[in-house]
Amino acid sequence: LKEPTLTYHEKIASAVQYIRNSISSPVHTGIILGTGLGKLLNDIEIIKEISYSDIPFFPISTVESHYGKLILGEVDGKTVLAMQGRFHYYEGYSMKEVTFPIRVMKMLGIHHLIVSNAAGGLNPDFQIGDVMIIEDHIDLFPENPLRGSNLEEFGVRFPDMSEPYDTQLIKTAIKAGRGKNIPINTGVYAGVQGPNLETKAEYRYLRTIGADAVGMSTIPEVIVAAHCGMKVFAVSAITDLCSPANIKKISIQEVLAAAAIAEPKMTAIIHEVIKRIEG
Ligand code: 6GU
Repeated sequence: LKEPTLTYHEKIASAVQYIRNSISSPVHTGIILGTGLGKLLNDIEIIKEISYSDIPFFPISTVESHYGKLILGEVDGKTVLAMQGRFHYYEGYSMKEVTFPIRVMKMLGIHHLIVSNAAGGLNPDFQIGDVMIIEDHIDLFPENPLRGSNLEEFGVRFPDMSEPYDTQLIKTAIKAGRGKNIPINTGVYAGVQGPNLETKAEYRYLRTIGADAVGMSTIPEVIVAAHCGMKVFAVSAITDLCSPANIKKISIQEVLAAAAIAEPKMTAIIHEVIKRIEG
């Protein structure tokens, strides 16, 4: 017997149905717990955990299993749905897989998305362990997640991209940083496919075209979130310095140490942003 093949939209709907059946409270905020935000979990009162592998059509994490789950919980009086473990394009996932969870969130009624990542600092004023609020981005990925027939249920064919990062949430975060004496940078994030880091010439190029930081994630998810009208707040942990004057070889140990420096700053800022989100 031949299985009927489901459309992408039907697969999303099927995942949504499964998640709806296992959660009761309405959720308004989604969080992608990237580098620098792992410890936010300590502050979330967990209501329910759902393994990616239990959700129909949800992509499966290639990394350790505890990094492949959705966490429904309460933080700062808000119900949030956090992704522990995200899908990177460089791991081999298609753009449709990388952004599948964002559409699932949208169909669950989530209208705010918080994202974190690790990024290399191109702005010469940045220090290792700094936090950069993403004000804008430059998409250098080789494929767009919206390529192919447009999913009209989610948004228009040619979505506006003049303000993918919510200015109100950015203002809230900057103010929170000032109030808490946390130094906050703002800047432009350039997204590349990776997995290799950049050559010196590429760092010069990225700086020249206007990037303050470079990383291998976030932009696909943000484009899909913007397409369906979600409000996005995104932050980078600056894990290494790659301004043309500053460049040296990077070890994963140094990257993790830098992320640990950024983590408490990032967590404090995110708490203020969550408090600010209505609903
Ligand atoms: Cl793409 N480049 C550098 N230099 N550092 C990074 C990165 C990229 N992604 C995370 N950290």
